[in-house]
Amino acid sequence: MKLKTTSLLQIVALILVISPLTLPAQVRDIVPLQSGWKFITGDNLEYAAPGFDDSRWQAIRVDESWDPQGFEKLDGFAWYRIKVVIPSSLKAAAHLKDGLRVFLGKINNFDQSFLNGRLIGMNGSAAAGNEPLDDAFTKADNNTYEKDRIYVLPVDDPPILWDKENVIAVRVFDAGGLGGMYSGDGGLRRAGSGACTAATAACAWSPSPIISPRTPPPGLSSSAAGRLPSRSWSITRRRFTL
Ligand SMILES: [Ca+2]
Repeated sequence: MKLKTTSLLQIVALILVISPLTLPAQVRDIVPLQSGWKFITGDNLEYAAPGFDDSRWQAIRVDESWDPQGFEKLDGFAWYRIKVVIPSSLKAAAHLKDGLRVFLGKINNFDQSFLNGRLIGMNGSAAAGNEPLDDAFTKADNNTYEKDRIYVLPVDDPPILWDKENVIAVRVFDAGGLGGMYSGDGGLRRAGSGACTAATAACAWSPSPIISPRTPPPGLSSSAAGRLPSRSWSITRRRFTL
């Protein structure tokens, strides 16, 4: 009888060990980025630096544009920042050498996005690593506001601080009408398939300069903030009210 009880306990213990309920960190495969964002108007590349003090920035939602959140007439530059712990469970859940997917949803109109001070993508395309941090990204295609921003990083990418606080900063330029992050469905998760390492082209990504708090904004003209693209928006303006 004692032997049977012992066996039963062993079975129960085994079930507990293999149950996902006992391993919440290991089965967690997405970290939402749907709340906790902070916001400031204007433009300063130092905002990308992870050590920048954003304690005086205001909270903002990303499930609708900034216009109905007190910035109805704001066009031009603004920044979003969020601090997030990236659990190594995302890496553990990934296939060997799989990637980390940084999904920021849709952004009206244009973006340059940074992880811990490093440019990881802009306007929906992974950063090639040599993009100038000027305002050229503000002159992209009119339909850019409809594009999901998905930036895939290698899991061995140095800017990712596993199990520590990371800072995602998004430099946004609104060309008119509604502006800002607005789809509210962002999150971090492992990439679905395919090897993605810093040494492969699978990520379509290579390192770019890291911005430190003491680095002066490179290549940013003082007149960049608030300046509209040179093309006329009068005919297509309605498109940006979506
Ligand atoms: Ca717009």
